[in-house]
Amino acid sequence: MFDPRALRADFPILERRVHDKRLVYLDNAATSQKPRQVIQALARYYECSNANVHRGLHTLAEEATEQYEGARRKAARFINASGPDEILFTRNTTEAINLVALTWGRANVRAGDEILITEMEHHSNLVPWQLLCQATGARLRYARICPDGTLDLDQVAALIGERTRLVAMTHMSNVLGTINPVGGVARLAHARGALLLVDGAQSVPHLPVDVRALDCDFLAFSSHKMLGPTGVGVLYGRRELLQAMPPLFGGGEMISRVEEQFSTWNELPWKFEAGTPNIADAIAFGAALDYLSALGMEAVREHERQLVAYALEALGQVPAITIYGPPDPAQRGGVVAFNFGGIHPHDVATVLDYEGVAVRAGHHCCQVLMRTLDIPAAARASFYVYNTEEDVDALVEALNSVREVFGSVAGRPL
Ligand code: 7TS
Repeated sequence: MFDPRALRADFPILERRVHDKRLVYLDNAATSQKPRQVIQALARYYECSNANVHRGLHTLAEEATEQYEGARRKAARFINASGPDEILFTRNTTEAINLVALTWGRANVRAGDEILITEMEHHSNLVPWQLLCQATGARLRYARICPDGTLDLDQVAALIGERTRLVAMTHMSNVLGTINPVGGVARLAHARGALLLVDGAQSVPHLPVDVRALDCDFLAFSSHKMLGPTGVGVLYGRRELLQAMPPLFGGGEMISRVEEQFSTWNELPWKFEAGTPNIADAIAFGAALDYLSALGMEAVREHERQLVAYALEALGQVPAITIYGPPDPAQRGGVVAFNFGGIHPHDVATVLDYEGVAVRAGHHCCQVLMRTLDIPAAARASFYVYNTEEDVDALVEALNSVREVFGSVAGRPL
């Protein structure tokens, strides 16, 4: 097990002060901080090997290509894909999901077909399916969540029917923290001839994820939430599916042969990577994968399970707090969304920021979930490898300042 206090030395930003307080960074579900190893990989690439990939015959071009394709191999190993050709680099999770909706979706979904998602989806795993359904006449259906914030699996099973083409589901909710049993859902979907797309934006950075063990058909995730740079995401797809899918963008790199009136496509994965890719950030993402692999994803998960258990206990003692999501830390990741004493979460977050504590507040791109929970917004603390129990204590302490600033709500003392 790694020592989160020792790790902090790798993250230069954690040394800075905010409003003259120690920075307590608890907004990791939005984006994680970057270790020196990743920042240096980015600088090293630009200082030593910068060139375009796949096309030059000179030394720099070969180095850049080798490093870029090396990052793809690391990503394949990280999720146990059967090969690097199943890894497409995109800009982020959102683009990866849209790619499936626009290529596989347009080719395979017809009027009367059904796409099943859940009430806890981030807009990036919801709006692309709305657009696909609007374009094709298919129907978008929702699996409900139970009062404890878990999925009703019996209802999921009942909703997957003859017309279901795809189940698209988050592996871990960015609001409730709920970890969904996607392996079980894959079995239910496949038994009815449907595919499963997993939104791994919150799971791949925080838990061991093995696409072959889960037997999912697509998995999307983002580098920036797992210590890597912004601007790089991954779409994993099963080889046969990717081979059958038409490309999304046309241009350089993605073709095999171009005639005047038609073209043929490059092999996987390049068929889906038109134009010059985000070479530098992909290479630095490879450094982030090395960093996480060295920690071990089992250990990352265990650290966050312990931290979220501590946070649920400590925050649970705060008067007038409402915490969302499953009470059992084994069922949830390192995300704790809450409301406090009827104070608007934006006001809570603003006062916390004065105490150096960075949290996110708002609807967290989950407006459908907010409606189900019957709240307009929530504040959210989210943890990562460098967070400690002291950070949780700082959050609880800073909530006391919120109480002092607001004193009472609707005439009732807080
Ligand atoms: N899916 C989930 C479950 C997410 O939490 C997010 C981002 C995305 C998809 C989209 O990822 P992107 O990299 O394409 O933007 N979630 C959040 C969040 O909770 N706060 O800021 C971004």
